[in-house]
Amino acid sequence: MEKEVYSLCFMCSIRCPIRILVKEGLVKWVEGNPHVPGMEGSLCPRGSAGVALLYDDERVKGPMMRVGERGAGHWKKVSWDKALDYVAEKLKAIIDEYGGQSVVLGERTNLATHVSKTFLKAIGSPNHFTHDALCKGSMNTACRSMFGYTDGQMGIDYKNTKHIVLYGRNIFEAVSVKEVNNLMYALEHGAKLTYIDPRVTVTATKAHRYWMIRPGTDLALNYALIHVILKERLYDTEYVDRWVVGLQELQDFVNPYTPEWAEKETGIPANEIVELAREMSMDKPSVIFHYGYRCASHANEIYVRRSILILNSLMGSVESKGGLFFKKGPGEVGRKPARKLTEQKFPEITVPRFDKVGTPDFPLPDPNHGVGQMLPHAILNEDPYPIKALIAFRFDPLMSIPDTNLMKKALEKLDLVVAIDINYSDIAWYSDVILPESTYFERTDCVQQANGLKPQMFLRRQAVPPRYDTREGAIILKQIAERLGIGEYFPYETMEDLVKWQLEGTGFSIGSFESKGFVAYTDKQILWDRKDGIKFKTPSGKIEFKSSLLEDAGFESFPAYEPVPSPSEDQFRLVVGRVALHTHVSTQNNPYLNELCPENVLWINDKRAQELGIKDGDLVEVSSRVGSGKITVKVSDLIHPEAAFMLHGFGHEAELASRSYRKGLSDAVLQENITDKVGGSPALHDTFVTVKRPV
Ligand SMILES: Nc1nc2c(c(=O)[nH]1)N[C@H]1C(S)=C(S)[C@@H](COP(=O)(O)OP(=O)(O)OC[C@H]3O[C@@H](n4cnc5c(=O)[nH]c(N)nc54)[C@H](O)[C@@H]3O)O[C@H]1N2
Ligand SMILES: Nc1nc2c(c(=O)[nH]1)N[C@H]1C(S)=C(S)[C@@H](COP(=O)(O)OP(=O)(O)OC[C@H]3O[C@@H](n4cnc5c(=O)[nH]c(N)nc54)[C@H](O)[C@@H]3O)O[C@H]1N2
Ligand code: SF4
Ligand SMILES: [Mo]
Repeated sequence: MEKEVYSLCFMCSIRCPIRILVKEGLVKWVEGNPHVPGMEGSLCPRGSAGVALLYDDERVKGPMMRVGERGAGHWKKVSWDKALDYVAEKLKAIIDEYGGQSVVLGERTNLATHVSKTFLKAIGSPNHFTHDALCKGSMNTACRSMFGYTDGQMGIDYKNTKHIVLYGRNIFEAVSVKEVNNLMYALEHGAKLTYIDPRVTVTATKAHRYWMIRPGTDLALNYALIHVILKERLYDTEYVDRWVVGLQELQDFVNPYTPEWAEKETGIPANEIVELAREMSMDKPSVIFHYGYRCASHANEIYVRRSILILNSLMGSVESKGGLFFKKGPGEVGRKPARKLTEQKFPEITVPRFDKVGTPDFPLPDPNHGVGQMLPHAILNEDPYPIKALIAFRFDPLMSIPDTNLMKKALEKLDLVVAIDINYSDIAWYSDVILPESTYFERTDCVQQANGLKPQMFLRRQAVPPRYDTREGAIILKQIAERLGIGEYFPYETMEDLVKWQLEGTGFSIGSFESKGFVAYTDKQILWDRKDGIKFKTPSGKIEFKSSLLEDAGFESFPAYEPVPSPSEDQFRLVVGRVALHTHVSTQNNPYLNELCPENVLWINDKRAQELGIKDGDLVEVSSRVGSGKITVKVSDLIHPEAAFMLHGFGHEAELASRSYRKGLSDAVLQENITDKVGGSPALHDTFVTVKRPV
């Protein structure tokens, strides 16, 4: 028996559309969905290695309960009933004593996020958070401050661009298949690529212009670009006159920030900055200053991201072909999106969130996502109240929240830690109960509402039955909810029931996904009229350089530039990133990917290494104020002297994930837990480290 199943990859959360070939009950082949423009059969290496995840015998094979100390790694396999009863009883006791708010659920946003939000609403807890702040919270806030939309509601038209500027958006290694294919198409058709990074990445090698910027100084570069653009009137005057609020204030503000000033701060020659401003202006409005992907670098992150959005706005590239666009939903064509369980009525919740988002202490981050890195502070200080239980759903707070030692201390204070995971991740290892989810090959998932230039919906379909004793996340949460007496909020028995419920009123059925794996609400791309029809959602209905969101909350729209400190003689600024062969903290134990990239190394500049007496391949001790560890050094002239770079996601502590156990070093052990108090991101690149040969 042979069958083809259209589904969605989940080796990372991009969720590329895929086609799976199943023979005699086994997955034999996976490829990009050929019907989806931009995919056309292609997959990234992680997507191809998905099969090795499915057939990995080091996955969590059934519900596990801890015996012995937390983190000691002694487990017993139990039945689902036993594990779910235990979790529900514990939760019930905690809620009775401390209230629903003492339960926190953190997750990487996924298709079942509406289910976990429903779970928390039903127990009376405001404490759902996603990975979003840790990835790009300040970008989310920056975008709302300028356009009234979140960054998730914006897209980038790579395919039609004439010139794209990437600030450390290492797109050819931190991959999204469609984005890469569309950008390749544009480059093959004459588009220009400018790449800015303190490190020579694969993307740098493909660029027409590469600048090795001094780490942390992109804001200075942007202020100088804006300075030139305004001084030489290189902007789209018609667009700016129609759509922008605060041009004069911006002009006054950038006056002192000349290219010569920026050269001293960034190391980029002033004449080259002027040149880029002029080139971009020639190709406007089909240009992109990429607003980034991971936008969690510095304590002033929101202003860096705003400066990038200002550059796009000056070029008139917002809602333009080859520029940025707002994603259109089914409402644009008079249709309905997939339903979400969160549309139900819930008891009112009046307590603040654990992270204080939405209170005067922390007014601006998006309460739909919260600010995950506040979790250890909230637990340890019982501020604003005691937190007693954590459910980590497809998210690892030990490796994905900076300062692992702090997070470990916080976990010790909890009465219950539950991980819903597929692997022995570090958080699974430190939990009391592991509830194993079926992998993406083994489960049907909630509907993906994919808004864009054309609104569409995609579906992840079960291709093969679960190999082990695992269940779908949406079913696991429902089964805990039933035990807590809140089962009525989960009106389904199977995933098919839930999908059918979601599709009610959309005009589509499960069968509609059969032939291509997706459905489209319209064939035509929808771009609003740039002259008069752009529906900005700010109070002014325009692009707010001078932002009412910021100023009403007591923050400045244009705070003066603060020079970026250089590390002292024996220090480096720690910067981190991704590689094409791994996803964050998830894939290091994947048999194929582990073989190709088993551990991380620390890149440091050759001249600095010589001064410190360190040679390529040396094992060194790296220390920050909060942690330290050992790692092998890669000495290179391809990195700025102030930076030390390492891949994120290595240094796992779970012994049962034997291939990745203790391989390399985790960046989270070294990073301090610092937050952009305006935008909400952690400042992952504001930690200085010393690098020494161990004595
Ligand atoms: N120190 C540090 N922290 C960071 C970053 C960094 O560079 N450094 N980067 C930030 C960024 S950009 C992001 S997006 C976040 C990502 O943060 P995370 O979401 O924590 O990272 P992931 O590796 O995507 O996935 C976490 C967990 O999901 C599990 N998992 C994978 N597939 C499934 C599944 O199908 N079901 C279930 N239930 N679990 C699954 C994995 O085993 C893993 O334990 O981290 C942020 N935090
Ligand atoms: N293979 C793979 N692809 C992925 C992911 C994955 O885990 N693996 N994750 C996805 C997710 S959730 C995200 S958020 C994206 C992340 O996508 P990106 O943001 O493109 O990826 P990073 O690897 O975090 O890139 C960080 C780069 O910024 C550089 N950098 C450091 N400091 C500075 C600075 O001051 N200025 C400038 N201009 N650059 C600097 C670093 O040297 C590094 O090369 O990737 C997505 N795609
Ligand atoms: S980018 Fe790669 S790993 Fe991520 S969803 Fe697409 S194919 Fe899968
Ligand atoms: Mo991310």
